[in-house]
Amino acid sequence: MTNEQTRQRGGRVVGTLVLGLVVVWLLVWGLGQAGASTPAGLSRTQDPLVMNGANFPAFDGVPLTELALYQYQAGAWQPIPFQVDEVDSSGAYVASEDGLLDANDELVLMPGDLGDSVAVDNWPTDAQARLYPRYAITATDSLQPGEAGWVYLYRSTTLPPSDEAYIAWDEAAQTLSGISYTVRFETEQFVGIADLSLNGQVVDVLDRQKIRGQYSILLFGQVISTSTFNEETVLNFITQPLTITLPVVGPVRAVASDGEQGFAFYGAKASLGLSLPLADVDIAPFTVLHFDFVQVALDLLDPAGTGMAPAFYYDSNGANAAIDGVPEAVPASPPLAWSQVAGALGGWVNIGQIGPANGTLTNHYRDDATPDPNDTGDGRAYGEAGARIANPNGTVTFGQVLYLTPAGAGNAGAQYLLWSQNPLRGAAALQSFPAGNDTALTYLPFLHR
Ligand SMILES: [Ca+2]
Ligand SMILES: [Ca+2]
Ligand SMILES: [Ca+2]
Ligand SMILES: [Ca+2]
Repeated sequence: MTNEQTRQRGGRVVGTLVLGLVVVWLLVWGLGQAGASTPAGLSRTQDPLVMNGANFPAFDGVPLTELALYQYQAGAWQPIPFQVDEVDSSGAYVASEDGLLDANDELVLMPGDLGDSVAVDNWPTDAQARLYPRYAITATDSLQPGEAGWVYLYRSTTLPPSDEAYIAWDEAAQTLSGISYTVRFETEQFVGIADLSLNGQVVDVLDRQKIRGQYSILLFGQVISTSTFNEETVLNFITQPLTITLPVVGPVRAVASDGEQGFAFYGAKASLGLSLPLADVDIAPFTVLHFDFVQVALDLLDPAGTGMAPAFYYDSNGANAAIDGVPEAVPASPPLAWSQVAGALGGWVNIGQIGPANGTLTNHYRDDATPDPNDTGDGRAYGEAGARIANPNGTVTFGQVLYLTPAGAGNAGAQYLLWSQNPLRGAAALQSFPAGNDTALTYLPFLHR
């Protein structure tokens, strides 16, 4: 094999791996703002309540199309947005398993849709629902012990569903939207996130997602070539289409997982689990490709131009930096528990756990408006923040939670970290409509002619 062939083969390996890396980093940025209504029972609104089918044994084997989720508030029953995502025996989310509720399928709802607790004889005037038991679901937050909210899971094909949705995915435009956000993924010029707007604003606050990397090819242990790549040049090595597909998109979340790796997007939160093979690769006899470093970051547009000013970068190492293009020192270590961008239009908190696979993990931060002809995008860095792994050799693992934040959130990463570590809890109680206590029973047969 010639040196040129070796370089090309190395490039293809890098292209494939980087595409995997980027898809994950960009997918996790598919964020939405909370679309839930005013919280009825829990003050925390960005985290979903997720419960397994095992919580609802009386509905085991019931067609998912017969499940209805309602809340009671201000003296009336209302349908709320929810979804049941089917999980197969390997733990993967599947677009369609058997269409029936089983133990590992997942019921998902948002706490902003919780309502009041009702008496056991207070049911919707729906004859079919009253034929079956219902589950009273009590949602609680261990961080706010005094709070609780309720929803009720019914079996009925005649209870109308909610037509609200907190997530929308336009695959043709590669755009994910919530009630008040839009994120667009690039498919032509580079790999990654192109645009992000926040909280109902139209303006794009993001320059782009940036990738930097370097790899070397070693023959008999000696470096024979070293190459760099970024989110543009890596396209030379990628033959697959860049178009993203999201297999499961419901009104509450978009989700995918093969049981070990995956992501979930909610109205104002996204979570991610991923492993990426960045071990040295044998690409020819006695010839090894080694990653010197890989770095992924998000670079803002000038906050003074987008309306994000005043904008600040905070992190768990105590950084408190104005994102204004004037450089400041931000510690590259220890690795962060969280980082935050907070601006006049809103921002986000990034909670990451990265296993660098024998490499060295450091934090990347750059804020410098001086034009750099070697940079991509607008050639300047505004609050460019991310992570860098030097000399990985093994399977790099990424665990990440992202929360979109409202304008004026302040330095709030510690609170979001607590939320990410303490999911909402749900308890289900089986209830039946009291026999002989329902005038509806007398006309029930007529409804079923
Ligand atoms: Ca199922
Ligand atoms: Ca942009
Ligand atoms: Ca600055
Ligand atoms: Ca830039």
